[in-house]
Amino acid sequence: MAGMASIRNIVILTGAGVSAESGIDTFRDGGGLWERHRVEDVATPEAFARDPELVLRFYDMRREAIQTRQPNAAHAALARLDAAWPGELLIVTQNVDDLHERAGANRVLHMHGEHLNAWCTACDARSPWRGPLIARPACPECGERALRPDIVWFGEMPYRMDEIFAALREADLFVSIGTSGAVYPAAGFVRNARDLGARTLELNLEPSQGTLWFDEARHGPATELVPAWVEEMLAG
Ligand code: BV8
Repeated sequence: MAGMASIRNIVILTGAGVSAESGIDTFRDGGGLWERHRVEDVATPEAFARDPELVLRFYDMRREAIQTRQPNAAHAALARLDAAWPGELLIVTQNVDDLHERAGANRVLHMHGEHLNAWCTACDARSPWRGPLIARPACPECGERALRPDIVWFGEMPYRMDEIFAALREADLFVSIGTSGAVYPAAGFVRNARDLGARTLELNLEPSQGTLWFDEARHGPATELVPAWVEEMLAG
């Protein structure tokens, strides 16, 4: 990608595709999560109010599954970039697994929450949580049996949007990795970045819904594309 030498501040958006090769189901690929569960049945506040046990089991299963998976070469490459990059760098992830952190990345922002936290609807505290929630355990802070997954459901406001837009305003380069571009506001970040003067790059198995908004798009598995791109950036 020409002009990489003038890049100082980078925003990276990742989605389920960056964890696919670690064996974590994506949402919209064949056999993905939404083929087996209707979104409105398991990933909305209304679903949780209507059938809390169904929703809690859905997230208990996924919270347990991610703890049996390992980061892949794409997570490792992004962690290398995070450690070595002298300018600003922010990994905004839509993923709710902890594979970026376990690969060693530090500058990570989970805009859609995290499997390994529980959120108390009584006292609003968020507590690290690795076990199931189906038995409605007590909140570690207030003791109320009012914990829910710390996940941003459809219709809920994603986390830390002000920080994300502050980073996009400073970005010279916006890179989208492993996301279908199906869900907003994340899917619109490429257009925000362009309007704010950043160069834009898509690294994805196949063209995303927003692929035409990117200056450049490379298609293939993340474990091949991401290490190659990181080496390019660190060599630059
Ligand atoms: C909000 C947590 C407002 C849940 C998630 C009509 C038009 C536009 C918008 C809307 C609309 N109606 C409703 C909306 C808003 C809605 C939305 O965008 N809906 C879409 C479906 C139309 N958005 C929201 O509700 C958001 N909130 O808008 O709030 C508001 C305003 C004011 C006040 C209050 C509220 C909240 C959205 C967050 C929902 N939660 N996740 C959970 O995890 O269970 S979304 C979920 O899907 C993921 O988190 C992710 O963010 C999103 C997209 O998934 P991807 O990560 O992209 O995964 P996907 O499977 O789709 O794609 C995988 C990609 O990887 C593919 O492209 C594939 O090719 C690629 N890939 C696969 N393997 C590999 C690979 N790439 C590389 N290598 C590989 N090996």
